[in-house]
Amino acid sequence: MAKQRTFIMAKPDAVQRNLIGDIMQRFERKGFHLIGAKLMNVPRELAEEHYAEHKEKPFFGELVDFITSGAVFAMVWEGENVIATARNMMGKTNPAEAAPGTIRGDFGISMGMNIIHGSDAPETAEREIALWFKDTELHVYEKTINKWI
Ligand code: YYY
Ligand code: MG
Repeated sequence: MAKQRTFIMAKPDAVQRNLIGDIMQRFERKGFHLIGAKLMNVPRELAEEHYAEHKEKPFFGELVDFITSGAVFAMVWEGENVIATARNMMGKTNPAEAAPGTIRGDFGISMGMNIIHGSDAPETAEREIALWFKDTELHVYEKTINKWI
């Protein structure tokens, strides 16, 4: 299976609740490779563009309000099958239905505040990475240990 990249975002509730480290640790321990990360406030236009597929949904306004309500931690992770695996690690969209052991299952409270975003397909991942990160913010580097194991 080919290496993929995915866009992951710790939403404002995760940042407020000091969960950035826990989330990153899960991806690190799983074996994924971090190539981009930044703490940022989200301009309204960026939030609207990111969630453009939900523009007509009744929850769109609240969703954009929430994403722009505080700092988020945006990341790009790389690895084998990382897009689908990250979605499994996140758990179902509604934290009430997300399995224990998943990020949303362990920490999420409500549909609106569900801790984390992750790209849902290769095309989405490509679009979202380009939307959130400049090429110069993505760091391609080799881990020495890759040659040892
Ligand atoms: O990709 P994912 O985040 O798991 O779910 P989406 O269906 O793409 O919805 C994006 C985002 O919108 C979700 O994380 C919470 C919010 N949302 C909502 O507030 N109410 C809904 N009925 C559906 C989604
Ligand atoms: Mg989605």
